[in-house]
Amino acid sequence: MDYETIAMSKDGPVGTITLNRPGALNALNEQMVKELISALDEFERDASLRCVIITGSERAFSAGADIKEMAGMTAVQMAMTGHFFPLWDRVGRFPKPIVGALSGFVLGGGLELAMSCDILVASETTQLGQPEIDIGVMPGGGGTQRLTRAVGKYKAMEMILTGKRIGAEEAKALGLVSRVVPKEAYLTEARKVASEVASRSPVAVRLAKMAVNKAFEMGLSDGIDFERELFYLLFASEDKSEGMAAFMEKRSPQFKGK
Ligand code: DAK
Repeated sequence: MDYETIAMSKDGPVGTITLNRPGALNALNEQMVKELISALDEFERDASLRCVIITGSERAFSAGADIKEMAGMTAVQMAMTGHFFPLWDRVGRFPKPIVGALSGFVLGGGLELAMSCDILVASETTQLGQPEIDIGVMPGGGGTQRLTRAVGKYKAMEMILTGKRIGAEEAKALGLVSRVVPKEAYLTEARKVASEVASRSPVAVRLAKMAVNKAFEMGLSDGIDFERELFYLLFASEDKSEGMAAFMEKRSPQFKGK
């Protein structure tokens, strides 16, 4: 499919979606959201694809939802605008792992999109924030919940109530990004991490991602029970036999996702 607001590429088992509205700092408008969901659908159907990278430009991952598009909307129009709601769910529940490659502005809905990814690699120039309060609203794409779970109540309150941005190193110290690298290296680093994940058993990766995400939804003992069931399930996979045989034969495993 031809896209206008995003670009899609594939390198072996790793697919990349690049947000591409440079004139609007990759603000998420209706077309971009629809194209992003459609690109994810394509990547989900592609059995040879094992890991996805979502990135933007060096200046901006995304400056959030398109304010110019939202400005004239009434409450009812906003509530009835179907395109926004599925996005974060689609990204958050995407079965294959998603690496967010962040640089520059990661704001509002852009940070909410990033927080729906699984591993976040950030350039040292990254600035993250929920500035919705500055335009008289509040986060609406999961920010109050996901940011609070990521950084705790007090930092989340400070960020959400003042709209102030934090830098990459502070985000890393808070556990809001996985790693920080020089700005020349963020995309290479994201590709490296994605390739590492893609070389592991796709079955184990998928179930491990499900189990980690359940930690946000379940209490500890239910979560541990859930983990244990998935763990037993992996003993029925060919990848488990291959992984353990390869270890004992001192060779690299060839995982098939079976
Ligand atoms: N929307 C539309 N255009 C944007 C934009 C945005 N969010 N951010 C930047 N732009 C545009 C600017 O208007 C400008 O366009 P021109 O005027 O040149 O045509 C161009 O990008 C470059 O921006 P600046 O000239 O402002 O560049 P600076 O370097 O001076 O400043 C900035 C960069 C990122 C600090 C600044 O642009 C800024 O503050 N942007 C707004 C950031 C923001 O407030 N983001 C939160 C938006 S609200 C929902 C779920 C979630 C949401 C909504 C609904 N539902 C489930 C229904 C999410 C809401 C949000 O994200």
